[in-house]
Order: sequence, then C-alpha cells, then structure tokens
Amino acid sequence: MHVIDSHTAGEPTRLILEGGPELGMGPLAERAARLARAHADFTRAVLLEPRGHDAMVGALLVPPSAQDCVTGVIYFNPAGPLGMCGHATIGTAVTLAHLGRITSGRHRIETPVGVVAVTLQDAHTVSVENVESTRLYKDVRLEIDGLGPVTGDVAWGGNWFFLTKDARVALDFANIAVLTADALRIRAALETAGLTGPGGAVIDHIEFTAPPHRTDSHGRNFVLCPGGAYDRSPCGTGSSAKLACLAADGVLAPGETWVQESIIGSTYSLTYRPGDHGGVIPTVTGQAFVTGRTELLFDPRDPYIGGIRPARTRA
Ligand code: PYC
Repeated sequence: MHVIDSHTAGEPTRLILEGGPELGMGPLAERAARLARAHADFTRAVLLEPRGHDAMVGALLVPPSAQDCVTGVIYFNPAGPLGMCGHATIGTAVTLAHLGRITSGRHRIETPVGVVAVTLQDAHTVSVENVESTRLYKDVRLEIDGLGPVTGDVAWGGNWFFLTKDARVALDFANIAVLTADALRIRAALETAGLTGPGGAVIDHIEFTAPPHRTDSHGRNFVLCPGGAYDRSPCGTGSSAKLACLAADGVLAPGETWVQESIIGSTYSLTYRPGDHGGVIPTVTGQAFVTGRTELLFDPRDPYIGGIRPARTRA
C-alpha cells in the first residue's frame, strides 16, 4: 500500500495513494459507514504502531458523488471514520499539490458531512471553507467523578465537540497526560448522561479552551480525539465549533479574525460568514508539510499485521 505522510500544524495525516479498500459508490456517509463496518482492520493496520501511531489521521481518496469536486475523501482515525477533519483537509490539499494533482486556487472536496472548499494559497498554505458549524447547547453542567462540576457547550464543526474552560490544570505541554485523562472522564460522563447530538450522534471530541500563550493569538486549546490521542494542531473542526460558540455569544463578528493556538503552540487563522441555517461557515487557514512517502508492507506472518491497539482505543 502506497501512502504519503504530512503534518498540519504538527498533526499528522497519512494519505492512501494506492491499495485501500474498495468501498463502491453512493453517498460518502454510506461509504464511510461501510469502511467502519467492514474495514476496521484496515484503518488500524494503516495508522497504529508499528506502521504509524495513534495520533495519525488517515485520508482515503474516493471518487466523489457530488459534482465539480476534485476528489472525495474519507478521513479516519484508529477509532473509525471522522465526519470531517480540518487538519487532514489542509494536509490532503498540500499533498495533492505536491503530487501535481491540483494547482493553486479553489477546489471542492467532498467529505461524508458535505462538500468543503480548499484554496491553495501557496505550496504549504491552505484555507478550508468548512461545512456550516453550529452550537447546539450552551452551559451544560456535568458532574465528573474525581473532577467535580464541569460546564461547557456542545457544538458541531464537522464533528461533535464538548468545549469547556474548566480544565483543572493549565493548557501546557507538560500537562498533556492530565488533560488527556480528564478529557476521557468528561467523554465518559457525556455518555453516562446520554448527552448526544441529533440522532444520537456521539460527542466524541473534548476541547479545553483557555486564554492564549502567544501574543499573536486569541485562544489556546487542547483537543482529545475519539481514538484517545490529542490533536497537535488547533483542530480544524474543533476551531470551527469554537467559532460557532463565539458567534452565538456575539463575541466575534463575521469577517473578524480569530487566531487559535494548539497545545503545542501551532496556530490556525479563522474567519466566518453567516450560514444559511443559523450557524457559521468557517474558513480555517493553516500550513502543512509533506514528511514522507512510504510503501507499507503487510506480511500475513506478522503478529502485528493489524497494528498494536492501545488500551484506551475504543472498539
Ligand atoms: O483538524 O478537524 C481536525 C481534526 C479532527 C481530529 C483531528 N484533527
């Protein structure tokens, strides 16, 4: 299987160039469900150790079903497919440009949650116009075992997020283990409380927010992804959910810039325009770099052909 790796603001993407599973045609959401149902071994084998690591997000290129799209793409992490992925969209656009498959300018890409538009500004800089992002609930109070009360908002940015300012430690690199453990507890509490998005959608990303460390940004975050790894980037869909909350609170006007900083200090620049359904259409700008091109080998005698599953990865 041929893959090409990149990172966006520190967060890795592994694009499958050749050798991925055949998912047929039809709506991308159905093809993503097929990937989850029939090819979980593939997603883990490609991403997890010993061939990768659990922070990696895979990008499987598929024929689009929507018109005028350069490609369809299904993103997945070790826990399964993602609705959308901001960092991986930037990584995919930079990788497609690296391969000579797209040139500078605007292109449409289909994802399981809708069509997004990428504008390739230069070889590394991409703006992603995301799907409409909305806040569903404000100030939800949860009682967390070992943490006490935590209050936060539930918002959609292409994936579902619980965003809270109530981290018990500073959003410092040195505190990643504590932040991860606390975010896992919050996620478990959301499940216990039966709190979901529409149709029972799992709120599977937890985002701690705080004032920035850098003088050129407006906020810092720590985002826990569904596989249990943290996002090294400011998380494109998480930043979109944050914009939806800022807009709903009247704190950020259309066209105004919000610079979002990640737990490692990398940044995205964001703006929005009003959406058609009361939410916001965010534009997320960031940079990606291609880091390698690899042929992955799968030997049937290899006891770890399917990857080493970390204990915290959910089935
Ligand atoms: O950038 O949207 C994102 C993302 C989601 C999970 C990891 N990165």
